[in-house]
Amino acid sequence: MDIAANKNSKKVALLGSTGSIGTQSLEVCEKHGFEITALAANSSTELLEEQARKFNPEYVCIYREDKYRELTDRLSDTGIKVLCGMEGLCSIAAMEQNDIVLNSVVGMVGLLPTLTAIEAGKDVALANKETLVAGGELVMSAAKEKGVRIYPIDSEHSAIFQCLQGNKREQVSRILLTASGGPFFGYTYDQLRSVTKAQALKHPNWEMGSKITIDSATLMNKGLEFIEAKWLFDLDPSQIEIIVHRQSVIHSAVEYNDYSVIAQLGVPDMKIPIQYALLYPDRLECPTRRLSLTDYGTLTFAKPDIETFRCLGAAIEAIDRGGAYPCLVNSANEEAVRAFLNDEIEFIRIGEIVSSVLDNFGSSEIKDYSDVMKADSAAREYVRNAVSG
Ligand code: MN3
Repeated sequence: MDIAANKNSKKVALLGSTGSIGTQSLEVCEKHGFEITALAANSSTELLEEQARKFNPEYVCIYREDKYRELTDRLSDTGIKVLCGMEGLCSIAAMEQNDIVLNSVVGMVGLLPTLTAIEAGKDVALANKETLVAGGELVMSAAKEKGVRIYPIDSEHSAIFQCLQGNKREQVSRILLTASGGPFFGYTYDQLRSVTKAQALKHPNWEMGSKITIDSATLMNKGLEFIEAKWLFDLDPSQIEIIVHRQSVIHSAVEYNDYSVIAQLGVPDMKIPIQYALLYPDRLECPTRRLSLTDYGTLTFAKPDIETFRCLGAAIEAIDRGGAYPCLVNSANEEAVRAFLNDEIEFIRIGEIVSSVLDNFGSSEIKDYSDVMKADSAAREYVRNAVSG
């Protein structure tokens, strides 16, 4: 380990350690000699055990309580303490010894641990989208009050964050949020009808978990990122333009008042934004490849088709309306994607269901966490009825 890496060493609690972001985060932590205070996973006991033996955290947590016994048995010869459930996630998020909490949990489950980390005054490296989509106002105001920094891990938000460095925030005119367009770019609404699960699970540029891969195919992912960008960077929705950029080389850009546009580029590898969030503001060698622009030759740009990809239109409409709408469309989407992955509905139904939420729910406010939970369960119940009905 070199001296520069040591200087940057941080104590990291990693929530969602067995997922795609989690395993890549561990690679980055290993490269830079970071200490892991705790690891948490949903249900993958075998990989969690392997990670625990390698990184030797003080705590591990398994979210699924029915897996607690198995994990305890697996780690019985170590001194590692085993926790479970939401309570376990939250106690890990709040631990005194953490310098930073990296939250890469999938889904709404991620919101409360983020709020708990902020409450405990811990900086958060955020990969969990639902945290800001469902609880944007709560999370950002709590972070401000506690003086906690939120470092985005998503490649687009990391790009925007990087493009903001050294410039005046109040002189930003717009954000250009790039989108790969997913596997069904250019499809008509009719063509989307015959899309299969296998096709939807195959993303052209990024290796990701199944939930986010489906979200990328419906473009809901970009809708969620649009909402996150609004909260992270304190923007009006009218200041965010989505641009389909098939090669995923430009990860997003910021336009300033003088119409200079500053972009961040790199190979499509999450380890770059993960490392920037953990090492900020330092830039050390990353375990990835160098970008060779001449290998690409051409970079292309197009407008997104929000009529065909209804989820995207619904997410933008939801944040325009505000209140509980972003939370409602997000939870509806989670439930619809689950139904799609369970072969209960066709791909095209995801967009129909998510956009129908806007017509079937009145406006309501989000004042605290319980309001988020209420909207969440209402939206899920709505989708379950739509799926079975
Ligand atoms: Mn992204």
